[in-house]
Amino acid sequence: MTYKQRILTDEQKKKFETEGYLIVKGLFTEKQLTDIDKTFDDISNQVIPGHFEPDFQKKITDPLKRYPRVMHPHRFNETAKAYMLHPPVMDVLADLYKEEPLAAQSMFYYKPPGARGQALHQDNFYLKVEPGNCIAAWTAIDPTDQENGGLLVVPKTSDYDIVCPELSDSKESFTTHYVKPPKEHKAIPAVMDRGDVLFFNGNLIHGSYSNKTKDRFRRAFICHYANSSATRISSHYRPLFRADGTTVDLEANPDGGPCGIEYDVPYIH
Ligand SMILES: O=C(O)CCC(=O)C(=O)O
Repeated sequence: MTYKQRILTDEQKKKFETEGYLIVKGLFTEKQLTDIDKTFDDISNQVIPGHFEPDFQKKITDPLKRYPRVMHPHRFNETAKAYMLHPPVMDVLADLYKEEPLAAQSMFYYKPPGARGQALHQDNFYLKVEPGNCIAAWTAIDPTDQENGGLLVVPKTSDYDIVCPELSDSKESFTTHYVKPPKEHKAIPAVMDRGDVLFFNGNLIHGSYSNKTKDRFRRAFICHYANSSATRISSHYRPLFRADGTTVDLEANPDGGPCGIEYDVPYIH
C-alpha cells in the first residue's frame, strides 16, 4: 500500500533523510504548552517512586538532585500520555516512517541552571528497535540555545553504525556513556523556540553540555517512538502505544537499557 504524506513538505523530508534530523516549528499551541508547564510544575514537587525521586534538602550542590529527569511520565500521568500521542507529532512521525508510529517512551528534563548535560550518544543503542529504528521527538518547553544547554546534533550521523560507547566526562555529563563523532563531523547546536520539535533517528549522535546560565531552566519533553512494523524493542520500553492510546506489546530485545546510564557518584561542580 502506498503511503500518503500528511503534514511534511518534500523539502522537510529530504532534510531529515540527508541531515538525519529536522526541526518542525510550532507543533504545540501556547495553551498546550501551558498545560505541560503546569503538569510538570506539579510533578516537580512530588516524589513518584521509580519515575521521579528528587531530593528536597536545601543544601544540595547538584541541581539535578533537586530536578532529576522524569522517567516515563505517561505511565502515571494522563496529560503526559496525551502529549506523548500529540496528533501533530504523530503525523510528522508517520511521514518520516511512511507507516504508523508507536510511542515507546516519554521523559521530561527540567535542566535547571548549573545542571550537567548528557554526553553524545545514540538512542537505538538503548531502545534496540528492530527491524527499523527509533525516532525521538524532542520538544522545547523553554527556548534553547548553547548557553542553557540546548541539544547538540551531529548532522549526517544518522547512517553511522551504532557503536559501543566510551566513558563520558562526569563533570559535564550526568550519564556515563560517550560516543565520539567521526572525524569529519561536528556537533552543532539545535537552537529552538518554545513549542518547536526536533526529530532525529536512533543512530544520530546527539547530546548536550551543561546549562551555564544563572537563571534559565532548559525544560524539554522528550519522547521516543518505533515504527509499527518493528517486532522487537528493549524491555524497558514496553508496552508501546498506538496513536489511539491502545497498547501493543513487541517482543523483548535483549541488551537494551534505559536511555543513558546515570552516574552514581557525588557531583562535583
Ligand atoms: O535533552 C538532553 O539534554 C538530552 C536528551 C537526549 O539526548 C535523549 O533523550 O536521548
